[in-house]
Amino acid sequence: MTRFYCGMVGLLLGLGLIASPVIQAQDHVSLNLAEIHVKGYPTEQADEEFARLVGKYTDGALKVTVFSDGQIASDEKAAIEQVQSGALAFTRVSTGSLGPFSARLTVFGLPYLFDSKEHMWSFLNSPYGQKMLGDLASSRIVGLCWYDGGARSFYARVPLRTLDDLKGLRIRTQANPMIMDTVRALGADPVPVGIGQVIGMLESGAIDGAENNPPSLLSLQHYRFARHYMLNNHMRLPEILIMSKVVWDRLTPAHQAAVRKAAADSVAFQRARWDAYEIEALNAVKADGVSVVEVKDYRPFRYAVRGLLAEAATQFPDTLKAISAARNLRWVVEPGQINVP
Ligand code: BDP
Repeated sequence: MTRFYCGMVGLLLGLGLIASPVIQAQDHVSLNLAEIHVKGYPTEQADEEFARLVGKYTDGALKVTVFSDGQIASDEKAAIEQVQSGALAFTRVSTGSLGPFSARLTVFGLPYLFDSKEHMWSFLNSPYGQKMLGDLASSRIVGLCWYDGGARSFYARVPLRTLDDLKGLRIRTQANPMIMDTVRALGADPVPVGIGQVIGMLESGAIDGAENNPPSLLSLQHYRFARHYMLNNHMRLPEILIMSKVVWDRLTPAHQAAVRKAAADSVAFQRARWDAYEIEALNAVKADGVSVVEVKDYRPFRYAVRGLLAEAATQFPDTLKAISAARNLRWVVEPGQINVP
């Protein structure tokens, strides 16, 4: 009932029909979180941890329920739009899905932007990276925290061993101009469709392949039809937990702080689960007979995308400088504060 009420209020607010009633500290409110991954996937477990912490930090006043497996929206774009209107409180998505909502966030779709997991986290945890969580404000979205999305590589129905093998392949991508340019620069033909359609298109041969991290290759069942995985690690797309600004504005400052703290405190949990499952997933697809080729020399790949990086450096100079500066930094992050050693 409360959930229904909240959804209705969100909808009406989204339509600008009523003024915003503030949720009082003593109210009990149900808020939904949409996730495309199945129950038990590391990021879905982190959503659950976030939900648990919100309950704990608000003494049960805010109850977050996670709807996994695309139950609310099988497409991340649709979930994001519901967050914008206030019909949905939270969703966890890939930054790749946020291309149409923030130009600066498209930089994460650049190839070989980060040298390693450590480099990516040293940037995301830096003041610049934390500030980028606020990039969605003009789209009426509150960025709460970053999660790990690993490194993405190509997989296909046909053998993949070198850069040349990508030539002319129809590769599914997220609908994000930077990601499409990356795939094009690597020689393939990008086919932008929602994640829910990929399995059917792989099965029918409507696409030759896709690109993703080992956890998604396994969990989304793509490995059943794409039996060749080339670990060329072209992209590290962070994931992000976002909240509706419409719903946020209705919370008391104490509840807003509790939501932020719950998100920040769920990150270490997500990263630990992610690291373990990344290895497990790769071993599982290998054990199932998928051919996994590890690219040892990235130079041809980096060479192929050099123009794209040069162009981005003129388009987003400060962001690329900050990413480059994070290369050798080790940030020590405590909840609510960042210390530079
Ligand atoms: C997975 C992300 C998921 C994206 C998906 C995609 O976890 O959020 O929807 O990739 O490629 O790695 O669309």
